Amino acid sequence: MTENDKKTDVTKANRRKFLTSSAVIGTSVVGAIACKNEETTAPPTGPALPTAAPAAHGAAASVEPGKLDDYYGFWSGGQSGEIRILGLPSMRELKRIPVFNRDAATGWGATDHSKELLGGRNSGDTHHVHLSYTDGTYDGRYVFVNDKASARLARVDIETMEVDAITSIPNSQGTHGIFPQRHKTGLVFCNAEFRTPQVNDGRDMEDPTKYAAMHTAIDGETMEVKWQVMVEGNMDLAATDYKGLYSFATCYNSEGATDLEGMMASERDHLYVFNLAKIDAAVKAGKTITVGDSKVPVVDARGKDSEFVMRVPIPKSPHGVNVDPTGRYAVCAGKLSPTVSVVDIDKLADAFAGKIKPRDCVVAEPEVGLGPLHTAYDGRGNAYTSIFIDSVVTKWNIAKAIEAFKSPDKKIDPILQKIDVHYQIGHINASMSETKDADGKWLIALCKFSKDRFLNVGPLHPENDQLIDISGDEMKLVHDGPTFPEPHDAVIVTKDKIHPKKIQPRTIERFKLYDKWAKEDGVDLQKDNKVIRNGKNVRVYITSLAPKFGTGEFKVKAGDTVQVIVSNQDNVEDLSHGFCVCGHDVNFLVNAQDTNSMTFVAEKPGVYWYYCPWFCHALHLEMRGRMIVEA
Ligand code: RUQ
Ligand code: CUA
Repeated sequence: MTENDKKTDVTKANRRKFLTSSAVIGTSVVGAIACKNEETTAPPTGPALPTAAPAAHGAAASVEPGKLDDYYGFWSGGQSGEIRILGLPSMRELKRIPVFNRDAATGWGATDHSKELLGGRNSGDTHHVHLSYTDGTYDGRYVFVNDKASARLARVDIETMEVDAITSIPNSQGTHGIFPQRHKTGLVFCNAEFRTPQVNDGRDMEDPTKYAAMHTAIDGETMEVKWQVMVEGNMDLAATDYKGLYSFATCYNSEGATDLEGMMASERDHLYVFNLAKIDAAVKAGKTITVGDSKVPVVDARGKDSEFVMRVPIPKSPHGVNVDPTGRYAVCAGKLSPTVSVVDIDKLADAFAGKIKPRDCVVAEPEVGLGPLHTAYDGRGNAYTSIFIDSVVTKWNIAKAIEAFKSPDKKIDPILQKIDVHYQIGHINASMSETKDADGKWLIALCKFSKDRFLNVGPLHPENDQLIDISGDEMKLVHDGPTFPEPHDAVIVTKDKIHPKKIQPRTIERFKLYDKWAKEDGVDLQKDNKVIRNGKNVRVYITSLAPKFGTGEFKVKAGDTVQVIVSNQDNVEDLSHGFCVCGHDVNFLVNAQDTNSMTFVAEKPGVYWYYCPWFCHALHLEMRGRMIVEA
């Protein structure tokens, strides 16, 4: 061993110690090695490294090679338009699910099926991912995600981890906060952040007082838009209670302004509370209007509080609204006020009935720091609020905050701890925090800036998703996770809730397409390799079985529109093939037992090799054939 090798070895050993739990360090052998290494390694020169503490509850943030994580993390991908799946606590990225984006690896956005779902768009902006619920906890069926850019809601089927539906939301721009009902897979609520003329066809453009925004309910089972409620203000984040009585939307622009100064003018904006039973009754009774070309029933609830909508005053330009795991409190983060406002959901009925004022539903308003945005929970009565301007997470106790609000003279301090995060945190979430099963193990801080935390990679830096251990009395930062821009939000789900299939089920909706074509052409998808011509449209059916395609060549004519339909006969876990045609922008994935297809024009005569782009076999490179385009 050279001196250098030894150094690397020692560093490695130290790193291990650094990442291993105190419980393991405590055992004699590892402990001895660690101690020895401590003596022989000189501390690094330069600025002191930020240290990460081992987890207090004895489960380390590192997961050994070959070991599985305890949690699935579902991350939105922001302007990348995708969803990402991470394992926690390791923070290993396991998968990316293309949603609103064009993804070259899988062909998403270019395959026939995905193109149809996306309706010709190639981009989107995913902010909020939430899973479907039953009885207040995740039921392992669907993931929902918004597209802020084009007002859409997409659904991912957890069995296949593939988008199975996309719904366009009428009369909406900037669809931002979304939240599903929690008592069952019922409605998913979607907030329009941007007020627009209703109808937006050229009328009322210069008169923003006429602009309005829609709170939209989409059926989580059918993905149909059920109804909309039109309000005068904008709507930012969304939440639901646990009983199916209410949905919520924060409003930061009650002023109805179109510029920054105007939007910040009022000291208080509000939380919209939507009374679902009343809205449902109005829709059933036909006491609705329609707006523009849309047939969706709209309840017009602009202006004043009514049986449909109530406005709970909240200081100042509130952003996040998060309901605690008991279902009792909705916590609204002030953003431009250093406070969070705790709304007692049990009081809302009295406020709707006019027995108390809407503001009387606020039962606590602790000062948590400058720029509070979102709140997560540990299931032990504590809340964790992300504080953007201060770059901290503030841990506070809900009961103490209520006590302090009730009896200001007692000088009760509900703030338990603040921890620095790096830097400018946006969303925050904790393991199972958005369910009644919040388990108080891990907290994730989605920091918008990483600054000096990682190697310089040019003008665009990664973001920094930091993992914080909240299992003990004190929060401890245990991991820095660089992410490609720009995840907004994440939910952390225990692994026993998520059961994807390992082989493609051929019964899902998408297969109706392929079965229809196959029937028309008298083809058995899983057996036949056939070219079916219909004028200038040619369908090419191809099978794949490692390491061969079912056919080594097919012929078409220059100018033909070619649809290649590939069915993978392999029935082995993870034995994916793909289909790529040189020079034609055709490249897509076909998983084990899957079928997938893409359509293109074969413009020029010549020989074009097609090949399998997924490394599937020792003879993967030989897995290819010729498309012969005749003049
Ligand atoms: S937002 S940083 Cu799009 Cu969820 Cu709060
Ligand atoms: Cu099939 Cu590579």
